[in-house]
Amino acid sequence: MKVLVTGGAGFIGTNFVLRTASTRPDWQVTVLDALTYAGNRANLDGVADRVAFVEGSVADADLVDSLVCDADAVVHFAAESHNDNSLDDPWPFIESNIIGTYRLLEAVRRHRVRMHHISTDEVYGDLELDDPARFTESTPLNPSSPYSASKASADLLVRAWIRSFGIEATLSNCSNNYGPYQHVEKFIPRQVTNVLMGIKPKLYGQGSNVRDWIHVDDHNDAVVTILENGRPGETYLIGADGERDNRQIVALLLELMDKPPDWFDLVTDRPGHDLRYAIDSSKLRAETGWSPRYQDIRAGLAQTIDWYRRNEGWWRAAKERSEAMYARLGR
Ligand code: NAD
Ligand code: TDX
Repeated sequence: MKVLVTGGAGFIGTNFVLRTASTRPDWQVTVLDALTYAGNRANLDGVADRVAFVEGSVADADLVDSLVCDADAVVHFAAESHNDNSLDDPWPFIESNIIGTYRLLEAVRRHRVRMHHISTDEVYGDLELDDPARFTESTPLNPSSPYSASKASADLLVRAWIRSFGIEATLSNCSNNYGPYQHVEKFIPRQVTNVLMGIKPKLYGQGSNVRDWIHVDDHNDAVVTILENGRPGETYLIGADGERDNRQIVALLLELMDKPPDWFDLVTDRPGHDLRYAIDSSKLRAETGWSPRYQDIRAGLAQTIDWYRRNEGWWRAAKERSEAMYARLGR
């Protein structure tokens, strides 16, 4: 199978390409990635002999058409992905996430190619901290930030192209991922690299916001499962029952990194900060038999810390740029 992976030089896409190189050795993979600040071609050096790489944007209609024309399936990860950046400058989110998805959909429609669209639980907005409810596939879309609104827009385009044009597509909405190769602007890598540099972790507000954590390999195994066994036209929520508030995550990191439990700063909150995300992934589990392998977040975080400890050369330059951005935003 010839698979076009968009965004394959970013966090989740890199892990997807590296993992499927061994779990699906018969796939011929081409990565399309714009190499924004979040993309790193060197991530794929270990599979460079087997994976073709094209530098370019999913918003480039001619380029997208020529690549989709030659593929059997598209797995669409490419996006601007950071909420804080979307509050600072929304335009790249509109261009990459909405227009880019539109370009892919038109190419997929023309060439009748299978597509899997990667999305986020953030499209559903947020839940109250004390609400027993979790998101399901029928929760109404109610995004809060320019990032989540751009992802919800893309999801709606995919659904419309399925219904109106009969394209063979599936969608998945996953909760917060952690693991190797995640950009240091994101919560867990920011705190891990802070501690490695002797800087205190930074918790927004009171640190009481809840996220539903999943290891990136579990997310990617679910994506492969949906690509191969999902019902065309369907949406699947992906989650690993990993709800923790941000204070709990920082407490675990501090313990694993031999720092005192109160060694963190509370900083200015994110505007419009979603309170809580929580995923009910029973549809995916019942239909496909998928279940997460990383049941123990402590072990997953220890592995992730170890990766950042061993790969300072990978994150050092990005860390300086990212902290300059946070200093400007006062967070
Ligand atoms: P990331 O920011 O680490 O990587 C994004 C990649 O896309 C980068 O390599 C970047 O260069 C590339 N890219 C950006 N704009 C592009 C464009 N116009 N054309 C081609 N390539 C472009 O993001 P990530 O965390 O790996 O997220 C990947 C996908 O998963 C996104 O669609 C995101 O919405 C979704 N998602 C992420 C999470 C999470 O916790 N990180 C959770 C659920 C869903
Ligand atoms: O320094 C920080 N301190 C802090 O308390 C940072 C960077 C974040 N936070 C908080 C904000 C959130 O409550 O931690 C939580 C996680 O923050 P992010 O890593 O920025 O993730 P989030 O905004 O939840 O979005 C993530 O999950 C859904 C990904 O970035 C998205 O791409 C994905 O769609």
